Amino acid sequence: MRVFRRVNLLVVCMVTLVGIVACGKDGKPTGRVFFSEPKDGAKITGPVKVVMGVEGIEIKPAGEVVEGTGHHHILINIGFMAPGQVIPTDNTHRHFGKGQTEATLNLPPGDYRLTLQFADGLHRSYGEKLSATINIKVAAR
Ligand SMILES: [Cu+2]
Repeated sequence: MRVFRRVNLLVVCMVTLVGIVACGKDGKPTGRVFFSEPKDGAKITGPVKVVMGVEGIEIKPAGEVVEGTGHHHILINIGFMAPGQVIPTDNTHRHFGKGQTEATLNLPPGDYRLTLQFADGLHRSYGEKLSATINIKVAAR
């Protein structure tokens, strides 16, 4: 009987702990991220200059996981990533792990859906809540 109670208590503690780690204090990440540049629907000739903004959350270089902080990523034609998913590094998943807030993207002419995705120090996505998506057109010179 006693053993069962102990096991139950342990399970309850573990579930609570996992809940706190995964969700933060109120269960959701706070703040927002946005593109200052370019504007949604913009038509651009040449390299695409991107300016990435945050509000209510802090930018911190990758490496260490600190609550309420993270760094920007731009996902090209992918959309946001589910919370906790590790963002891969390739041509369509760009990391700004030094804490950059500006970037230049060399994109061939075409239509693009750019998603700004905030993620923690280990590149784990904060999900849709801390993402922003715009559509742009890169025109031929
Ligand atoms: Cu990253």
